[in-house]
Amino acid sequence: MERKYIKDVQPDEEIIISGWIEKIREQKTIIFIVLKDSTGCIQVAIEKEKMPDMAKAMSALSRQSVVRFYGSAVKAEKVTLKGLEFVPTSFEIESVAQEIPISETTSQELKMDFRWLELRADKERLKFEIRTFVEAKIREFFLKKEYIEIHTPKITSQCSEGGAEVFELDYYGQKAYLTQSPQFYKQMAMASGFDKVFEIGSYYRAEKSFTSRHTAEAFCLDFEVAHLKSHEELMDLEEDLIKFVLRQTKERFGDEILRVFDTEIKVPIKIPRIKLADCFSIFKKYYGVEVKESKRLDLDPDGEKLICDYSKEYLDSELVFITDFPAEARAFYTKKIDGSFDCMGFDMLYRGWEVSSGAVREHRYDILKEQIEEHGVDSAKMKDYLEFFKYGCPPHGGVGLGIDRLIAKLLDLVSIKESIFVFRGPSRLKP
Ligand code: AMO
Repeated sequence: MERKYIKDVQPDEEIIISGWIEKIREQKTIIFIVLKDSTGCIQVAIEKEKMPDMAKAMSALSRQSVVRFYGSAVKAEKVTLKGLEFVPTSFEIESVAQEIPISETTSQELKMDFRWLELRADKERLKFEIRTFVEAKIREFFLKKEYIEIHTPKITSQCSEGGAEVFELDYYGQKAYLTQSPQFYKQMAMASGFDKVFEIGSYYRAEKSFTSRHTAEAFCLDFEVAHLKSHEELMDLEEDLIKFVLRQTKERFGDEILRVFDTEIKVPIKIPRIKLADCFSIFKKYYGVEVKESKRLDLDPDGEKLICDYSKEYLDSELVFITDFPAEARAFYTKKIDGSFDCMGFDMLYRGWEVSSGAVREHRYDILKEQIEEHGVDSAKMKDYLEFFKYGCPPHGGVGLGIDRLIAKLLDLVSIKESIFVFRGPSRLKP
């Protein structure tokens, strides 16, 4: 006998079904069970007189126990679940569940302690089906364009994004770090002549942040391209990617996302590009908000939300690029715009959050070395990184995009925690 997923059960076939007991309803002569597997639910009917041993065992069984039934389904028009009823001839109890320690009203923290139980809900499962799809579409986009997929080391000797928020570890007696970004290795790939690379993987940030958008272990897409001259080219590419992913996801999951998460995916015709300096004029003109001169190096979370509100209301896009940041506010590897204090770095925001940042890089050895010093970093500590630029390296640039954040925004979730399989933060190291 073959095991069938519940979604594939047809009447009058001798099969096996197995899953969790969702509900047990005992009547005088019959016991009804709602059995659930990863594909759906089916009603199982056990007549007490015909199957006394089975009925006795089921009536004593707890919810969420795992059972395997042998038998066949019959048509039962009155049954709302698939119009079918499964009539078992034998059974096996695979696992007896203790009392479930969480419910809908349990605190978020306790639910996270028992994350695997929380994940049994259909809504949770759907999130991860959508995530799988989004990641597959990202990969498809880059493979079609003949990018090479790389997997860079997560244990490193240098910190690419400034050393402050880094997890240190002992590496055979030597100090090492969990990677904050594949940045250096993406750039190494450019010096290796790989031309177009991408990576989908985790990075680690030891920030003591308890915000709804930060995680200590972020799962991200990174890509890097050689022989480009401007950040406009990079934004064109990222815009194509994001529109492709949103369009495909809307086509496949749009209705379900609207029904389950009460949000509609909107694919913009054009993602607007706004210079950072112009954001502050917009805040003043449209919202009467004045930002102090000293706070104009970047957008704070309120600023990110406000510029997204503006983009949505006036430019018909829930996504927006912020460009032309002051060089001093961006990572040392960012290329400066000739004759300006600004650089070729940009962020992309979605529904109020930064979801990606990118830049054209400084690939000229001497200038890069200067920029490292300007940022107050000892260039001797960057010796190994600087080696990449000594032996011929094309101009290049790239982007890092947080997939956890993208999914959280796509599904309009309150916190990034809800988009991650198992979250990691300053006060969370289990399960
Ligand atoms: P950045 O530090 O902005 O840039 O990171 C890129 C993107 O990664 C995601 N991200 C995070 N998501 C959740 N929690 C965190 N703690 C976290 N940290 C980062 C965000 C962010 O936009 N090397 C550059 C990228 C590049 O220029 O290619 C970098 O790491 O969505």
